[in-house]
Amino acid sequence: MKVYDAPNIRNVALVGHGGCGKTSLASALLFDAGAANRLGRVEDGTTVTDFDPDEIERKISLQTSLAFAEWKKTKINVLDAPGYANFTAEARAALRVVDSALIVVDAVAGVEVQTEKVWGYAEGYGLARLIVVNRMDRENASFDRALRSIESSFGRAAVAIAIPVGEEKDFRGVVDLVSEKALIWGEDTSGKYETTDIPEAQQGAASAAREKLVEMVAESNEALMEEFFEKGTLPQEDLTRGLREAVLAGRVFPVVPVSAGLNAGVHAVLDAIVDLLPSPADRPAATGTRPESDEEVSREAAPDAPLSAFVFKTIIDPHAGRISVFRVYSGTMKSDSGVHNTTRDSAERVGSLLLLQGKSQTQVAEAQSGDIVAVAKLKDTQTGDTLADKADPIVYPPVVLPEPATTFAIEPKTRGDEDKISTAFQRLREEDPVLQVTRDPQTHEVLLSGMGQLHIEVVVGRLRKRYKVEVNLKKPKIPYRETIKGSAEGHGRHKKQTGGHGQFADCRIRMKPLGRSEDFQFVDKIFGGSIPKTFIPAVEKGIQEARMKGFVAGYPMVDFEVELYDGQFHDVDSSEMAFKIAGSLAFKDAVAKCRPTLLEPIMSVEIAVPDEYAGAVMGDLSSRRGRPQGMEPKGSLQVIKAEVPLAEMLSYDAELTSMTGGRGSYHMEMDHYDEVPSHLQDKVIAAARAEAGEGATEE
Ligand SMILES: Nc1nc2c(ncn2[C@@H]2O[C@H](COP(=O)(O)OP(=O)(O)OP(=O)(O)O)[C@@H](O)[C@H]2O)c(=O)[nH]1
Ligand SMILES: [Mg+2]
Repeated sequence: MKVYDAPNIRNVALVGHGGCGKTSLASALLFDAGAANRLGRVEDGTTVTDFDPDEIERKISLQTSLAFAEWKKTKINVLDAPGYANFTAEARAALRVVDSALIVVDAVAGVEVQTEKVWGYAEGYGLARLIVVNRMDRENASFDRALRSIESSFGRAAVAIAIPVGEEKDFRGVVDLVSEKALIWGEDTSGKYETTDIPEAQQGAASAAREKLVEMVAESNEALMEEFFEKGTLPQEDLTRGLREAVLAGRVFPVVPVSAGLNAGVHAVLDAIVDLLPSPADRPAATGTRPESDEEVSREAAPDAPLSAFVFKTIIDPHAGRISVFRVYSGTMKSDSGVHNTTRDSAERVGSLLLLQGKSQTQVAEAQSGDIVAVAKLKDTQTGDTLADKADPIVYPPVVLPEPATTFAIEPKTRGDEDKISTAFQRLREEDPVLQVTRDPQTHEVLLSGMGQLHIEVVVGRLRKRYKVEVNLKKPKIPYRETIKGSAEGHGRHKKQTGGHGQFADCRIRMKPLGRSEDFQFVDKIFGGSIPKTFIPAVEKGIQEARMKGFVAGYPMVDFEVELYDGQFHDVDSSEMAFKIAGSLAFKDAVAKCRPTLLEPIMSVEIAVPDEYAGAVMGDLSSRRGRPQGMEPKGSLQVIKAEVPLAEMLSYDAELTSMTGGRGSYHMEMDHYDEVPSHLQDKVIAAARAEAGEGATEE
């Protein structure tokens, strides 16, 4: 395979709202550029970039996949990212390593929730942005309306460089506003087109749109502005040059109409990628730090600079094992060479460098700065690591991962599969680091956290298909606790006379509440040996065991003190066991008189929503027993803070999405325990008893 240098590379991520046609567009780009020998279709499961069996089955993208094509002697690396909110982390990681974003917008819906999200990420990374209005052939498609929605979200710097010829089922092609020519595609999807003069019907619209484009470009550059005032327009070559500079500077975001489905308008996108978007050499130097230090270092995209590369993705391939996908930021990475993982300070051996074309791989001798390639079987390297020259090291900052929003409890359908599950998760997490797997120390449940129900379902599917383990998903149990509200004394006496020597122990305790999260204290106040020293630990042990089993509903009892102040023993019949039993009896006796009650976990919740939803979200929180802790604006959003019982937040992810049309996001963490309101306690107790009953019949 050919090796490309930085000026002849374009790294673009296809991002946008779910289902706007990114994968279909990738398919058309690859086909028209000759990198694929057919126009793959999502419906048929034949696209290059949706190759995973789950993607084919669900007809949506679940992860970012890579492909490349050559156009005008330039290598275009295409990163096709998923659009669904559950997989935003994939889109974000892709945007981190490219030089420009190809923002795909649906011609019927215009700008949608995820369009705004990915725009924000692209802006954050300082990327050039090309906006593609796709699905122009759909019923109710309107380029003008889509463009207005783009302008209203992203400002007037978003400006058309082409307008459609025909719309909906009559969409045939585009007028290129720079060359003032029309490109007309045939009815088939071969991608063949004719170049013609601007059709009559489009002349008015084309000249108005061109004027707007010329003005925007002139505004971005003083010399062009002067020329524009002098001549009233810009000559074509100045417009082309000025447009490219403006796009690179982020002052203009060109917009083009296409239909990926009809394969019409796609050549214009390929041209725009090569002619208008930055190469790695056009981008500012990449910055990182020296290992284990704050000292900043930067790297130019030059082939002879010290090597540096950033791993942004890991694939676990059933045959090749672990494949690390990375962008070379500086220097040249060669096949069969040694590199240093500067994040983990470990030496790695690089075998054959691979170019990824969807699921297929081709070897390449070397990759120059700016290129995106992969390598199999690195031993320690994970997503987020830097590979670099050991003699002149750099560490790039890791990708930012979102906090998981949804948690389910999982249990294997077959007992004994626990070990299999834990190895499977280790692998799955390499590919999908957003996933979190924890074990609740109190309920002992294995908790699986992800970005939403769809994400979790996909993971469960992978567990089944790849690792052959079936699991059930359940709402996680709430780790309730118990405590006491009053003080009392308790007496425990264990006495049994059975044949030979009997059992005898007697103890008296005082019990009183402690502050929240002080757990448990045992105080020995025995004077004069009413219980011998050797048996006192047994009393404590009996109480410990009893408190872990609870009194009200079987949850551990916390935040109280027990003082052991008196007792009796028998020279022959007393034993540790007898005192343990007496301790637990004394505990039960005392608790019953101490007004025992239930505690529940209270979460500290932060919810970010657009202004117009703040009222509804606040109202909803109060119906969830939430206590508002304040609200503050952050950009165009309101961040609402509240304390809410965990029991009321179990399916908040889905409910917030439906309340805000997907525009809200939230984060929560455990804050403290608080008493369950008395009118709700009976329900919790009944549920706990029912479950304990079930457990008993099972065994
Ligand atoms: N009519 C029409 N349908 C299209 C066009 N492009 C894509 N589609 C259809 O739109 C649906 C979604 O297309 P995808 O390419 O999977 O969209 P996507 O943006 O990759 O979706 P995600 O990756 O899941 O976010 C599929 O049914 C496509 O066939 C188009 O230009 N015209
Ligand atoms: Mg897709």
